[in-house]
Amino acid sequence: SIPLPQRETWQKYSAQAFSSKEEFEFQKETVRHVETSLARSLYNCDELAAYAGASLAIRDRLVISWNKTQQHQTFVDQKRLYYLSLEFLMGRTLDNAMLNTGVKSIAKDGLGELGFRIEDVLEQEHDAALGNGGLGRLAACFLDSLATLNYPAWGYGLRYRYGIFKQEIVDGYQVEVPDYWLSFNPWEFPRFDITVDIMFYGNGKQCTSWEGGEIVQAVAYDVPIPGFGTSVTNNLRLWSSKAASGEFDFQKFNSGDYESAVADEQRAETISAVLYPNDNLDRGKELRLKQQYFWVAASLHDIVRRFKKSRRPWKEFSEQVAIQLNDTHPALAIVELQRLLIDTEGLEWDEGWDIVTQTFGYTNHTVLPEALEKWSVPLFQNLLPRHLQIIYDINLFFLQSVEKRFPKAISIIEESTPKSIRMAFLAIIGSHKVNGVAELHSDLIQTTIFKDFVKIFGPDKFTNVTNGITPRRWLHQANPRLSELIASKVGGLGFLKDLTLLSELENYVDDKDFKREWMEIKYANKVRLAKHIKSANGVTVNPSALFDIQVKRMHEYKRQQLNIFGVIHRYLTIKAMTPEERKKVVPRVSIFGGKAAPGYWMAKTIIHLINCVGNIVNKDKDIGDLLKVIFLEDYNVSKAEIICPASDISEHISTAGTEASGTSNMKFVLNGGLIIGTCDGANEVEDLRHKHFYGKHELDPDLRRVFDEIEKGAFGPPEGFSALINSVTVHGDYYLVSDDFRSYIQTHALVDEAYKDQDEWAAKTIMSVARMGFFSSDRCIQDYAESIWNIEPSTFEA
Ligand code: HBZ
Repeated sequence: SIPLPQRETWQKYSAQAFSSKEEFEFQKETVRHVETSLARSLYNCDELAAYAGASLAIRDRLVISWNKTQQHQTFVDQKRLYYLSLEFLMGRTLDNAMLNTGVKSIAKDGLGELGFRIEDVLEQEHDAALGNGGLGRLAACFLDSLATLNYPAWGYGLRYRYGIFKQEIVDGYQVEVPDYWLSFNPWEFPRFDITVDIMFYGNGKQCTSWEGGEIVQAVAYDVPIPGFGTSVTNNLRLWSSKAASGEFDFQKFNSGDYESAVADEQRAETISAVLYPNDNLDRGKELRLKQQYFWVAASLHDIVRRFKKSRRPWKEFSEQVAIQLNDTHPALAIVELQRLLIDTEGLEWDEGWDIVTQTFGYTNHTVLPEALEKWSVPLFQNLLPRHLQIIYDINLFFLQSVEKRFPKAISIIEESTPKSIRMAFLAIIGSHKVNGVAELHSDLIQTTIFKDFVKIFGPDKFTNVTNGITPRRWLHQANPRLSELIASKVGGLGFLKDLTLLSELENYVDDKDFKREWMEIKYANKVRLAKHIKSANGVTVNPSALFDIQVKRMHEYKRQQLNIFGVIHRYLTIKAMTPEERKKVVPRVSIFGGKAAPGYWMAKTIIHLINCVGNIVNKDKDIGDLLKVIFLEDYNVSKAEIICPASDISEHISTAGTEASGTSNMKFVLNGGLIIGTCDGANEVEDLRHKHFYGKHELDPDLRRVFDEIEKGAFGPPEGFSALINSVTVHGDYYLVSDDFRSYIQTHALVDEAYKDQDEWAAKTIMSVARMGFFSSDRCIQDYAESIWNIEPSTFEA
């Protein structure tokens, strides 16, 4: 740092923290950036340039708080949390940054006077789509809450060059297009001086005489994470891979072998090139393991380096550092920390292992067997030989400690051919706490997949932390009018930091004016979505119709097929009605959205069926506005911000016991929508499946009628859908679509009836919002902080 005598000069010029809005000359800063950072002028400043200029202006302010926060946190040297997640589904940043720092209205007016509509400027930003679905978005909500609650915390992830693919619908089929999101990204700061060399393959002696391997360099890119209404701005560090310095082979290059010289570089860059687009499916690919180790090793190196600067003894490590594993994707961190402690730092095994187990917490997000990560031992041994030795030792000591009470079933090593490593077991054994993400889910993991570990470690090691969402993005940003209306009744915007204040709304369920405004806002949000549908799909939908929405990753367990079968049933029912009967029908728009993993053929078939049904129904003049079926292309975070405020009902209809928590359910309810969900009944599921195989399985006649219609070709060539129908009729109906079809249809009839009484409907939705307090990610983060991480908030003078 700068020597004492010169500091005064520094301090004289050092930028002031961003405390009051008045001092922020937004227009001046924006124009300056357009002219000097972008080398544009008023003659060629388009919306993209305005976005860039405004972002850089806001960013300048953010950076000051960010630097101060990091300085402060280093100075006070408290315990920090490190959240390791292979996915951070951040969406757009500018709007959120303006709202969190309290300058949105200044920016809106400022841009207006400069000749731009803020909505158009915000539309220029590309989503940061570094995640698949709920798991990645949860990590993003957590970062928002951690900063808002002033917790010293960093996120660590991978800086994918390509995020989740962009989905296009061509002739009703999903087509994947690469998402190159980095062409202009003002929100990241490359730290070319912060690099870590990561070693793969070789002879297994990484730290002593490691030979014959591959070295790849990790470069840090930092992203500021502003809290809402606080100066605290935390850091998200994403690692990018490049060839280690000196790797570029000038010998080859000079001798004309350009291709092979460049090939080494490309191989290194491949590690952080793409996000794997599977959700809830484990594929066991070597490159994925390379990504995991690359990211975990770089992050731990960074964390350990920071700890060592404080010159504390090792036994204080877990008093200074908490590391949370977002699913098993970072479970290698357990092995890597043990390796650093015993191989590099020279600690005894037991000393190291105590530190390791006191440091880590593991969050499970799924019970689906096909999603539980396993690595083939030969593949693992080849890539990470020393880590395999350590895993064998961890396993040996663990099995010895439980003696002969629990044989093979609990071994980290599965005796398959080839043998494989069960990452969830490693994560449990190497952590001090294991949590599920909803009450039901946490009970389920303790009584099924992890039950032996509950017996061994006792129930205290296992806990529940119910998921939550950030009300800043999912209410205040996505639905500003509703946020204002609520604020006017619950004593201002304080509810955005204490969501339990929503309970105050219970006093307004009978307030006529309030209800009218409430429903007007819902209508306006439906109009906004209807406009989007018109421009994206070319279909006109009536905003007064009941909007029924299911948006989430396409997966058989989430049962979009049940929904579309229900829609077909509705269509057939209306078609068979007399004009008199039709007058009583509640008009409905069924809206779907979500990506299928590129290799998930059945999920793609469901997308195709939805589009084919829409194609017939939407053109059917006889049906008119009574039913429309929409598939929204390329569902992502920024689209969710338009979609969630516009639902009357949304669908959360997974097979009982399969969806760990769900979080879009919370977004829809918080925005005044009702939800349809599956009843608990995970225990009955196995019995039902057994019956499908061994008993007689009568298909519901209404579902039969739906299948007949598809098979007759009513929605296009039926061959394309036969696998989907056969999965129910021939292959045992694993997801229990036929078992739930009847009650699903009946529930929708109840929804229609309820919707006819708009006054009562308004009361129901107000009551639901009033009871959403619990589902804030702030409450969730506070739970983690107190019961797992043992960290304290810390703030400073701005
Ligand atoms: O995590 C989801 C759960 O399905 C959902 O119920 C829960 O609310 C949410 C947050 O806890 N899980 C995922 O989104 N999982 C993935 O996206 C995933 C990605 C890569 C994998 C496995 C799962 O290898």
